[in-house]
This record gives sequence, C-alpha cells and structure tokens, in this order.
Amino acid sequence: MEEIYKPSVIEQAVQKAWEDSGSFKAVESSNAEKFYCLSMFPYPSGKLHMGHVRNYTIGDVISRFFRMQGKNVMQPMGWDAFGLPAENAAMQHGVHPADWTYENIDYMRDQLKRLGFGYDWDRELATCDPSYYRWEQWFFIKLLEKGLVYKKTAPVNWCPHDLTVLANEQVIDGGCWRCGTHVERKEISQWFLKITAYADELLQALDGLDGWPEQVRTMQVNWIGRSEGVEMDFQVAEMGEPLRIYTTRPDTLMGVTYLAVAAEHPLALKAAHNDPNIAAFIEECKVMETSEAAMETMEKRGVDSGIKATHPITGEQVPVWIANFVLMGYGTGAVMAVPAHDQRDFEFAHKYGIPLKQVIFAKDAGPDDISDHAFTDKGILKNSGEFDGMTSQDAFSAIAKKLESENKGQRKTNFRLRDWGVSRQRYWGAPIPVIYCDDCGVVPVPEKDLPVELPRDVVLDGSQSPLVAHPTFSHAACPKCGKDGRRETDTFDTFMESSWYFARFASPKADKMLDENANYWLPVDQYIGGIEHAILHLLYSRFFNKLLRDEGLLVNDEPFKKLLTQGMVLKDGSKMSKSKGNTVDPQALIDEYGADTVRLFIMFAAPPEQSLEWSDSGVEGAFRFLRRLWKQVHLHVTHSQAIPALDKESLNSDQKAIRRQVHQTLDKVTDDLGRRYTFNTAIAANMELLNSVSKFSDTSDNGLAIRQEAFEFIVLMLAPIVPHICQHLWQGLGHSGSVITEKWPVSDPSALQQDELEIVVQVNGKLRSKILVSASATREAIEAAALNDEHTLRFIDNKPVKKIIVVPHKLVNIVV
Ligand code: ANZ
Ligand code: ZN
Repeated sequence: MEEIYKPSVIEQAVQKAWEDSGSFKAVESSNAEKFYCLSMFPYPSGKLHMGHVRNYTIGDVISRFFRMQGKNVMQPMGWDAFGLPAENAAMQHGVHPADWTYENIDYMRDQLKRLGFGYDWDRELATCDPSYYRWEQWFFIKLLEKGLVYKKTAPVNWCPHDLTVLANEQVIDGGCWRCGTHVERKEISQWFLKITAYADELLQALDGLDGWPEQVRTMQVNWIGRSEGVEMDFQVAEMGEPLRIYTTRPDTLMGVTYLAVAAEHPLALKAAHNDPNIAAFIEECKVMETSEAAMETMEKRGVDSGIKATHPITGEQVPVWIANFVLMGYGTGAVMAVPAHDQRDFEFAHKYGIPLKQVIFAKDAGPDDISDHAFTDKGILKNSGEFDGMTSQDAFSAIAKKLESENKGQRKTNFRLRDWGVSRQRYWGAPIPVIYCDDCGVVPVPEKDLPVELPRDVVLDGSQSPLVAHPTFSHAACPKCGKDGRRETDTFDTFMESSWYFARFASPKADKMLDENANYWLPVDQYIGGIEHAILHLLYSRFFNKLLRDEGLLVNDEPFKKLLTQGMVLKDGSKMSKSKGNTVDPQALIDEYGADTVRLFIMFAAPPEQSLEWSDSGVEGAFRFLRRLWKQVHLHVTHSQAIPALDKESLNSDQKAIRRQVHQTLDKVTDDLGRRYTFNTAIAANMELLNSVSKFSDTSDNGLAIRQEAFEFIVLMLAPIVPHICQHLWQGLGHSGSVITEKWPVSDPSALQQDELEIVVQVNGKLRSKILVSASATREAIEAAALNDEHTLRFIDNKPVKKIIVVPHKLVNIVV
C-alpha cells in the first residue's frame, strides 16, 4: 500500500477494474431480491452540473448500499435527448442537433464514469434513437385505436413575422425571442392523450404511495383538482339549446345576478353575428396569453351579449355576459356569477355596474360585510325562498335534488386536470406516426413502416417548421388507399419519452416495447430526482404506467415505489445556475481532488432533501478526511505484519469500549444509509469513529485485532460513498477481493453489550456514591452491591434501613 493518497491514480485504476469485470451488470437470474434504483436521467446539455452530481451520487450510494446488503441491484443511466436546446445550438453554432446531442452524450458519459457511478451501461439508451422512439410511435397508434388519443384545436404561441409556433420559453415579455414581434395566440389542430380518463385512478392511487414525500402527493392532488359540483341548465330563448353551467357552489344559486361565458363559447359566437363590438372583444381575447398564471392576474374584462337566460328556480331573466376570465376548457365554458360570494364575479360586477344579491350569511355574527369584497365562506342561507335557514352544506344537496327532480341539472364531478397536448411544431422530437388522406382521413402508419425517422437533412433557421419545409418528409402515400397523402409534421412533446424510459431500462434490447423483464424489475424501488418534476413528469409517468398495464405490457399499477426529491445546490444562498453565473464546475473539482472527495462533500454537507450550500472549505475538509483515513490505515498495516485473532474472552475495559463504539457505529450507519437516508450523519459517525481509533494505541494482540476490525468496518461503511479509496484500503487491509462484492457487516451482540453499568447511589434522596454493577445484575444484587459500598455505608452510618428503591440501570435510593 502506497504511503500517500493519490486519488487520480487509484480512481482510474479502480474504474477500469469495474469496467473490465462488468461489476455493475444487472441480471434477472438471481435468487436475491431485486432492487431497481433509478435517478432521473439528464438532458444532454453539454456537461454535468452540480445538481446532476448530487442526484446521481445519492442514487449511487443507495444502490451500492443495497448491493452490499445482498440485493440484486439494477442501476441504469440514459439520456433525455430530444428538446429545444439542440435546435437552438444548431442555429447558433451551425451544428446539427443530432451531432450536438451525441457529442454531449459522449462527454457527459465520460464524466459519469469518472465519478465512479455504478451503472449498468449495457442498458444505456438515448430517447432520440429511432430504436427507442419507434416503440413510442407504436404505442401511440395502440392508444389511437383504443380512443385514448384524439385531435382537437388548441392555442399555440404564434409569431406572425417568422410564421412559426413558439414554445413558451421562446416567448419573452410577450414577444418572439428572435424578432421581438408581439406573439399572437393561434388555434391549431393538435393531438391529445386522454389522461382525464385516468384522473380518478391517478388521484385515488396517491393514497397508496406512502414511500413518496407528502408534499409531492399534495401537489399532485391539487394538480388533478377534483371538485364536486352541479351542472345545471339556464333556458335561453334565442339559442336552440339551454346554457349549461358548472358550479361548485349550488348553495349560492339564489344569489345569481348574471351568467358569464368564455369568448369561444357558441353563445358568444352567436351574439357576435349581429354586434361588431362583441366580435371585436372576441378577437381581442384571441391574442391573450392562455397560461393559468396570466389568467389569474390579468384584468377582468367582458361585454354584455344582450342575451337573457331564465333562472332555473325563480324564473327570473338574468343577463349573459362574455368574459375573459371564463375558460372554454373547464367545466362547460359557462358560469353562473354570484358577485356577493365570488371575488372574481364581485370585481367584474363592480366594474360593469351589475347588482349584487347576498344569500349566504355567517353562522355566528362573523364578518359578512360585502361592501368591498365578496363573502366567500359557507354559512346560512337567507333571501333564498324555500332554502332559507339551511346551511350551505344542506342547501347543496337540497338544490341539487330539486334541479335533478325537475330535470334541470345534476351533480357532477370535475377535474382541473386537462388532457395532455402532445403535439409540438418542432424538429428535434419524435415524429407523430400518422398520415392524412383526403379520402381516408387520419391513417396510422402501419407497424411495418415504423419507426418514422426524423430526416437529417433539414434547414434550421427559426422560420417555419423544418419538417414542413423539408422537400420530401411530408409526402407519403396513404397506407389504406395508396393515394397521395400528407405525413404529420408535428413531433411529440419530449415528456412522452421521459414517461416510459424507466420501463425500457428493464428490457432495453427487447424487439418489442417491453418484455417480461420489465415485470421482473418494476416497479422502481427507489426513484431520485428534483422537486421541479413533482407534477408533470411524475404524473405523466404514472399515467403511462397505467396505459402500459392496460395494454398488457406491465402488471404493476404504479411506477415508483419510493421517491426521494433532492434539495437544490446553492452558492452564497442562491440556486447555483448558469443564468446567475454562480456555478462550480464539477469537472474542475474532480480533476483537483478526485471523485471520492466530491462525492463525500456532497453527501456530508446536507441531508439529501435539504438544500446544500456550496463551500470550498467543505470540499477541502472532505479531502483532508480521506487523506487522514488513508494515513491511519497505512500506519496500521505497516506496523502489523500478521493480524492476531481476537480473543473476545480476555478483553480489558478500554478494548471493550472501543469495540462497542465500532459496533454501535455500524448499527447507526446501517440505519442511516438503508432506512433514514441521512448520509451526512452516517459520515459524521465514521469520522468520530476514526478519531477514537486513531487515539487507541494499544499494541497488544487484542489491540491490533480490534484496530483491524475497526478499519475494516470503516472501509465497508464508507464504501458506498467513497468507493475508490475504499477499494484500495480494503486491499491494503489484506483482502484480495473487491469491496463491492463484500457483504455489509452485521454487528456482534456481544460487542454491543455493556457488561458493567455505573449506577447512582442515593441515601435519603441525596447523591452519595456511584457503583459499577454487571448489566445483567438482579435487583437483589444491585441492593447488595450498594449496601457493600464503603462511601454509602458511611452515609448510612449504622442507622436502620427502612426502604430501598431500585431504578434498574440508573439508581438506588436507600431510605434510612
Ligand atoms: C358559482 C359560484 C359561486 C362559484 C361562488 C364559486 C363561488 P373548481 O373548484 O375549480 O371546480 N367556474 C366554473 N367553470 C369555469 C370556467 N370554465 N372558467 C372559469 N371559472 C369557472 O371551481 C368551480 C367554480 O369555478 C365554479 O363555481 C364556477 O364559479 C367557476 F360563490 O359557480 B362557481
Ligand atoms: Zn386514403
């Protein structure tokens, strides 16, 4: 064993040995229990950032720990390789998106290897590879056949100058990122996946995900947004059919003073026919931003349609307004407005001079003043005829019942969750596999013609879609009738690829979408990634898992059994990011200190779910610890030729004490790494142990044997975190094998046993002495020992003993 710790030399050697022996290859033919550990795969943006390093170190530590615990571990890695940055890079640097992507992958793969992550590289996949996305295309066609996919128009951001669709991130302050032209909203036909058909199951199943952080489950619950309400009809003489509205507050029905419909609502379009003002307002609404955040904050505006509707209970005529705060995509696109009890309705009514009618009052004399804002609480009904005096809750049922019995409405559960629009008018994505034919309509590309590959020869200049502009891509014969058809030029949202990669890792080479190995490995036992994916990615993956199950490709209901969301990496208190210019390049640190130091610092600086404040001195400290560990082991092995066997029967109390600390530390670290995931305290415990061991200078046979055991345990316990140095130290300690195939040690109960305990002795409640008794001593033996203690006897002073109280392991009180 070398005297000096030289990470650059040993790490490369260890990594080569792992690679040569295929150490991390995962196989299905194992008797051990499987453990699938997955970290969210990266977008190949160029090089790893510190957030990646943190994410992947956590995953690797968990994987290596469970491997040592005897599990059959699979830890794969791949690339979320489609996306807009590749197109931007192409435009800026004139490099093809594919070349840019694959070069980045090569560089980042090397970085991951240099960090020593134990991946099964045989399972590597890149989502831009046709052999991957062909199955996505295949599956899309299955869903199309099942009716779980449909087309409808939906708004996009449109630059009227460049004649191109813009992604949300390409709209900057309402303008096109290239030319600054004001961005418009344009309705175009797009593909949707019917995630709403699974809304109930996606919601219900959250209850069973007890290995997920509560916060993430709550975010999903809110996103799915289940609400119970009533759909009811208001008769409209001018229209052929009644106006149907959705409300969650039918108890406020008697307070309705107007109705409001979305600008795209058929009633609005009808009203626009003979009123140019209305037509102009509708046009204005078209160029508004559609994001929900924008809807919340924008000024509420509207126009009276001139149409009246009949209140279903009172028969009163109420005006129908067209308003920008009503969304066509939610409920029925029409609302009953109750300005006294809904803040939006309130503001709108104030602005346009519409009257208010208060019908809900606070139960106790609470605040129900509605002079400057709506009273939105539930309460007791007044001014509501036959419903007066009811609570909101009772009125909900009573009104729903009445409407139902008169055939004017019914209870309805709604979800905030929308169907998933998957069409993107971009180049660097998976082509959507359909062909349009004038005679046959939408025709799926036949299985034998899959994959529909992206053409390489495209012009990327930011104006119009490269696939539309491509000379031949869109030309395709109709698979049904053979006539000239037009190939779909939209590509999939890249969330499609990341919604099933976890399953493909389990059967990466299968000549079908998934094979039976997927059922062996799934669900993922531990998933690790950023909280920024708490909603969309995780929801889409859960949805895809259910789709795959219903297609008979998987049996499990949920993809991720346990989820760990790692905290952010901060520098000087704010998030480390390119845009803030406060990044620390992991590569420079690896070059300077080695991978083990980076891994150790990252795991030591904070528990995984909390944010981690970057500290150069912390990195330095991690390095110094590893150097000290190396030095101590080196000292130990150079001073002890042959390690004598431990004679447990003849240990003195110092020897017992240090051995107890070794085994107690093992128990603590086992719990920290395997259950609590508090890697930082596991490291701290090892640091303390190393301190104690370095002070333990006993050179007797037992002393040497104890030190050998201590170092072996430290090396095994740290092996998941700093695997390279531990591999070397393990061999330095006299073992020929590889530390990664070692079993995790188990503590020796006899070492943990405290054979002597110190017990406090009181006389008449005052502390008078301390005695040592055997940990297994009986009550009688403790009493006898106390009565034999000379200090105690002095205080008893020959007085008669009235009573002796013994608190086991703690104290004896002698009452005289
Ligand atoms: C009358 C009412 C009175 C309402 C009241 C609220 C309070 P959630 O819980 O999200 O389902 N709403 C219905 N459809 C809408 C649409 N397309 N665009 C905008 N708003 C819409 O919310 C349902 C409530 O949101 C409904 O209940 C409706 O306003 C409004 F004191 O109806 B409510
Ligand atoms: Zn045809």
